[in-house]
Amino acid sequence: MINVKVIVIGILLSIYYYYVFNHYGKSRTSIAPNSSPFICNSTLKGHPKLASNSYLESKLPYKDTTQIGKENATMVMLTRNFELVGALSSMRSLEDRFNRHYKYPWVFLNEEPFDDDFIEQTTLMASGKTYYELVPREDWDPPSHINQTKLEENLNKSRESVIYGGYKSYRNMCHFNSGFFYKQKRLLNYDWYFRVEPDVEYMCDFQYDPFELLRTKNKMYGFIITFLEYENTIPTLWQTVESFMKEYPQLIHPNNSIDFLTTNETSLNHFIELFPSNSSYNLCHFWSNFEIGNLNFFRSEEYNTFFNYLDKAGGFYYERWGDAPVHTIALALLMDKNQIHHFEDIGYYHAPYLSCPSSQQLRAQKRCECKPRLRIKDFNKTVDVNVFSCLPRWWKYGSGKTFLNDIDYKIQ
Ligand SMILES: Nc1nc2c(ncn2[C@@H]2O[C@H](COP(=O)(O)OP(=O)(O)O)[C@@H](O)[C@H]2O)c(=O)[nH]1
Ligand SMILES: [Mg+2]
Repeated sequence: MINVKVIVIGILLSIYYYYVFNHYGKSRTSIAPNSSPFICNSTLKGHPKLASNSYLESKLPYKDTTQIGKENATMVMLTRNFELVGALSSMRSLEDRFNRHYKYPWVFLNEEPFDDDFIEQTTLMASGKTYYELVPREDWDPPSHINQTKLEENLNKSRESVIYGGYKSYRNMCHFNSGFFYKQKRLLNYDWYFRVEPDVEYMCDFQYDPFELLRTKNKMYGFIITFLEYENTIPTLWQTVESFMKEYPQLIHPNNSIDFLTTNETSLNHFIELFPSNSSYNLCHFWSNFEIGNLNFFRSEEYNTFFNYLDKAGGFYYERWGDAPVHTIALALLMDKNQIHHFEDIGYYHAPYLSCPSSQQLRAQKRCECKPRLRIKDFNKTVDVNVFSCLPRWWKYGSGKTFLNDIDYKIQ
């Protein structure tokens, strides 16, 4: 009788342990059949729900972040913790329109440590791997040759009259984006970057890998919007560029696009006088909040000679030089103009401008959503041929206008 009791208890215990082991024990001890560590995913049947008070080993559901895209490339976003909502919004748009099919990684840069909430939420939003990098103070703060009193004086003077003129942090940001982002340790691992900002939107499905397109077409840089800069942010930039050109004529590319920056005919701007400029720079620049580029260009001796020259002149701090005109001028001077690509088919919104492909058929095929953003007439349309757009000038003096079928476009 005792033996029967022992056997029954033994069987019951085995069933109990088998059940417990299979349903709860795995999260601590066992390995899932595909040999990935078991990680709770509260969206799956049989897993503890976040709404319950179940103990969770990990809050992050398991996902396969293995890169699919074949290029040595990464997304990069310089941002701050308080911009999380905008960062997630941009990520969601870019992931849905492009990256979830390729799973390129994301590198987040900040001169302050990212907090847990930022890390957790952006990791969940990304399809690929995510990296969070602290920008060293020496890459962020004004360099030692900058006179702090002169800087403070200019910040006070510019507070009202210059866009972002009163913010030292904005000057650090422009200085960093001009001469330091590509030197960050994590980015040294990559050839290509895709710059993303919080609160932007990509209007169409990409339907191809833009890194691959640039590489295979022998391009080094891609932009979408090109526009006029506010002159009072860069009073002495062009004269500094002119002295650079005199000192380093050997660095100027024989097939450069300097004419894109120095021509003024109003026929390209609806016959309206452009903003008066006190130099021969017409203020055209590529909007750098969207960039897909090759980091090796920025790491080149040519670019760094250019950047160091501008940095010594002090205008990043004694004026409010933006990284957009600095990148653009460098590209126009130092790069073969045929290596610069206008992405006419992606569609992009960064307040206040919207760019969308002009072809209706393309918009439909690429599922573009080009809804008006503001109630102001000119902001409702794509910016490309807006009065103050520089795109027609790029078509004339840059690499011309390319149509999608010229670049063997693959519609899926
Ligand atoms: N970490 C960090 N990022 C900044 C700072 N200021 C601006 N940014 C980032 O730099 C980019 C440009 O700034 P934004 O405010 O969008 O300027 P705008 O596009 O010129 O209006 C965005 O990605 C911002 O998140 C800063 O002080 N620290
Ligand atoms: Mg922005």
